[in-house]
Amino acid sequence: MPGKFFQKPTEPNDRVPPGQYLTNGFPVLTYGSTPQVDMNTWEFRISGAVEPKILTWDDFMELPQSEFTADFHCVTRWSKLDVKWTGIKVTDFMKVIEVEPKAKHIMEHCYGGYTTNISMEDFVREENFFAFKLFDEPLPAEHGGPMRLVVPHLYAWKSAKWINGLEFLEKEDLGFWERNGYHQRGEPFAEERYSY
Ligand SMILES: Nc1nc2c(c(=O)[nH]1)N[C@H]1C(S)=C(S)[C@@H](COP(=O)(O)O)O[C@H]1N2
Ligand SMILES: [Mo]
Repeated sequence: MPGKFFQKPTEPNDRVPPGQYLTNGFPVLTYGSTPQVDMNTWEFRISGAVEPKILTWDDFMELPQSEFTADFHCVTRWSKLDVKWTGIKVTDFMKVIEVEPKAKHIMEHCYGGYTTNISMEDFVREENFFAFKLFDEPLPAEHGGPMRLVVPHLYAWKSAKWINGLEFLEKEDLGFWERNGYHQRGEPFAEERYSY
């Protein structure tokens, strides 16, 4: 009996990882308070197994800019599909730094002290980006403005808000949530939520 009661779901289920629920809003998930970050004094520090470098906001804005539409999955079980961002591809950013071949992992650093770890393999992917606009507006402070990382294929705790540095590492180290029981990788379709 085809008809309006038997339409295909508008959102295909293969985009919603197991154990997740869709939300139309965009919840704010922050441990602690929102740091106030000034673009004029903003600095982005590259350290560790890399040619050390400090980039300013203007240095970042000279990199090619792209638009992105990506799904966003928080380990607390909400997912938001088709979030629209403007930003700089990680692969474009990698062209202006000189990472040593021995670097296999990264610690993401942020204003406010939050950290999260990611492997080079998970970081250097075409779909990852640094975002400074959300739905065509400057990225609001509570969502990580002026600049955050977005890693769509991992749980959103890897998408560091107020990012201000990358530390390149030979061996994996654990970030804030990872030291507190979250999975070291956090792939949502494999439900890599916790490390125990
Ligand atoms: N600096 C920083 N980045 C962070 C967090 C945080 O507390 N501090 N929370 C993470 C978590 S758990 C999630 S789900 C997303 C939430 O992003 P949103 O607040 O824009 O929804 O940011 C991630 N990045
Ligand atoms: Mo989260």
